[in-house]
Amino acid sequence: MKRALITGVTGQDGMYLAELLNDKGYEVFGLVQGQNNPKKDLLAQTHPYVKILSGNLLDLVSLIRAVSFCRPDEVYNLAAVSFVAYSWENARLTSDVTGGGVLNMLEAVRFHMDKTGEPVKFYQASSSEMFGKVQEVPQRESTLLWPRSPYGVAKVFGHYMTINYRESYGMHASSGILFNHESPRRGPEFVTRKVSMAVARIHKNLQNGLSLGNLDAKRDWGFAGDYVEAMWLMLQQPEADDYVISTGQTHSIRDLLDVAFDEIGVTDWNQMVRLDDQFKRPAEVDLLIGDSSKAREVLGWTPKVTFEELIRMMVRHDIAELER
Ligand code: F7E
Repeated sequence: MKRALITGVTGQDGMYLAELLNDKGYEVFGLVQGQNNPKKDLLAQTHPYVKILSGNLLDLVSLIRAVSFCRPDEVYNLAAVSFVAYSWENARLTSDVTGGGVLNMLEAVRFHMDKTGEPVKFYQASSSEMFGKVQEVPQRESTLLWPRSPYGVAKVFGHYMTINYRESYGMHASSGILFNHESPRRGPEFVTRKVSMAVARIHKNLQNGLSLGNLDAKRDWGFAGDYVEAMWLMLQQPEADDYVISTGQTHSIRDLLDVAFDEIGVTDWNQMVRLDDQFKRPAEVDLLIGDSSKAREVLGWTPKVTFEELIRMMVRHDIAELER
């Protein structure tokens, strides 16, 4: 039985990945931070097979203890301060957790391997936010990184640190450059879920509109359930490497609104959407579109859920939640 340790196991990706690994027969360990964290109880209910370990990416000793306790074959480092807008207000915390935390996790794994001689494969959750002010369209593994937020800068640090540990110590450390990926489990602060929840409430006459920031930004949105499969595939390769994971399609926030409102039969949403500067960012990433041909060729990975299916799935889920 293979063993896997997931940091960030209570997040959207952590939950999908835990399910995938459990289905594949892994013993799944999840790192959860904080005292009396309510997400821990929730996870224990929905994913009872996950063995929860206490630890924090800022606390190297806690990571060393977690790794030496579960002796994982694979470590998936998904934990991060992940909301881009928040990262301007909490730039130091974001740098420490989202950037420095990767270094701590790599060190914990290296320490364990040195001590025991047991090989551990490492996955780092890198992000399309690293492309920021894009220097090439579409973005691929070789595209120059130009992050536009403290979050993006922190992710660049973690990305290069992962490559550095691979090159310096021969670690099987891979980095997945994942473009935006969403699901009904997405946090309500992210734009797709903010829209799907609002549209569901509008449909049920519980609210009459929503406020958003920049409607012209474009993102390459895929389904999180598809993307965790790519993470696993990366760690099954004989050689570690970096891969862009994306759909190759880009859509604006306006396109997102078109599909979400269409799901409840509304064709003109203009009266229901207010523009509010508080949701605009000090520096915006205008256009993301990924070229995932390397992942398709080497990993045999393809996304299954389309943008339209994804947004409709999220709206339908949020309507069903309200009805429940
Ligand atoms: O924003 C615009 C906003 O917060 C998407 C994270 O998972 O993906 C995510 O980062 C776009 C931006 O995601 C609102 O300005 C307009 O252009 O859903 P988001 P994100 O910033 O792209 C990457 C790959 C990650 O790695 C991150 O961890 O939507 N937008 N109006 C808005 N965004 C939000 N949140 N709220 C608005 O009202």
